[in-house]
Amino acid sequence: MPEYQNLFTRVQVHGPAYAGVPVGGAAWPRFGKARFSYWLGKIGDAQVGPFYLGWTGLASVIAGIIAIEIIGLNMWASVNWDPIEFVRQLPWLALEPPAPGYGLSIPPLQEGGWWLMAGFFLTLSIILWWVRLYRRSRALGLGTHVPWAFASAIFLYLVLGLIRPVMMGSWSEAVPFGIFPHLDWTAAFSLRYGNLFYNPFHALSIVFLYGSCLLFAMHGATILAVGRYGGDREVEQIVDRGTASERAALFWRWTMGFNATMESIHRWAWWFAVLTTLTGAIGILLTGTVVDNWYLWAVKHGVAPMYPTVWPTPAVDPLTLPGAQP
Ligand code: 07D
Ligand code: 07D
Repeated sequence: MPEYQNLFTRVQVHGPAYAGVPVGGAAWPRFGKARFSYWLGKIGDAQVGPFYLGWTGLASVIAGIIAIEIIGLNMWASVNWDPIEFVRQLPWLALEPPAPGYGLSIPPLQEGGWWLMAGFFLTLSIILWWVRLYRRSRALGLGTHVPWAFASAIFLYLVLGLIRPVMMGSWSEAVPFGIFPHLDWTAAFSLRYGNLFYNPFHALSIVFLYGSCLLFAMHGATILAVGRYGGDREVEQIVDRGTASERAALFWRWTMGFNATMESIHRWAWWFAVLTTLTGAIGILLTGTVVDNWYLWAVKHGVAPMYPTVWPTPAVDPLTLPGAQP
């Protein structure tokens, strides 16, 4: 008999389409006829729809389209409206923030004004989407864990593009729109502030990012491994003895002496994910505002060694020279 392995095998069982529990107080009806997709059923629930958009959803989508439109048209203009070049060079095209000379003022459209406007609409769109998540959670009688986790990511986004630039007194500190340009910004940011690896909050953020991957792998693998005992259908599993859940717990207690519970594993996952962007945001917030050079900061606190004096006249840190602009 072949071994039952459910890494790729997906059993698709479905009843008639289900519109979901009735919800009072919704401004709009759910729209779209529920249908079934075999291919979506391969990765999730085969039922698609009905949808609920509502005012905040609609406003968010409109603001998002305006932002993408501004970014896309500026990028297209930058290749003289040539459609072929637009597609060919897309990953390298950018909509850059204003130059440092403009500080926090509103620059002409061609010199960063479009960037400011796109940022405004993107932020509006993201915040409206957050409100939608919050209100839909409440309408369904759920906790608000999903919107608060999203809020942590939004906090990092706001620190990168709004809060830190305002604290530094210049829009030029913010991230440009563009696929490779935003990577160039990331690399330049690290170099400008003396190597982000020495920023302990960047390190913490990496701990939680890698930790999230590890936890996700452990949890995903564990549940798939007990799928043959119905572990993915949790209800009675949690309280009964000899079940998939108990075997899953025993596996970890045997292999590492400790096991998470069906509840706690999801708290681990939530906190690791949320802390990735939260500690990251703190790290970015401190950079340039409190700490100007993370390498020198690490030397000062005995974390990194001084560069050894290998030449008769050691290289001078330009920042220590008279007239240096930190
Ligand atoms: C898989 C969920 C789906 C989401 C996707 C992203 C857009 C942008 C816009 C062309 C995991 C959709 C992308 C709507 C299109 C235009 C103008 C989420 C999944 C598929 N980054 N980043 C990417 C953003 C920052 C960094 C990819 C956004 C910081 C590095 C994508 C933001 C820094 C690398 C992208 C943001 C940074 C990337 C894939 C906002 C430090 C990569 C993202 C709003 C944190 C990777 C070419 C992904 C890559 C990559 C989007 C911010 C660093 C384009 C929207 C400023 C080092 N980033 N990023 O799968 O391949 O996320 O880049 O803050 O190596 Mg980035
Ligand atoms: C960006 C949150 C905002 C996103 C939102 C989503 C849409 C799209 C689309 C519907 C990602 C909005 C979505 C608009 C809708 C659709 C389809 C989350 C975001 C709201 N680093 N680094 C991190 C590593 C180096 C640098 C974090 C590793 C170098 C900078 C992470 C390495 C230099 C920043 C991390 C490494 C450098 C970071 C990001 C290794 C470059 C940040 C966490 C092994 C040369 C960011 C404190 C995250 C941060 C950040 C990992 C190296 C620069 C843990 C593993 C030394 C400037 N780095 N990094 O979740 O928080 O981002 O730093 O070398 O700003 Mg780093």
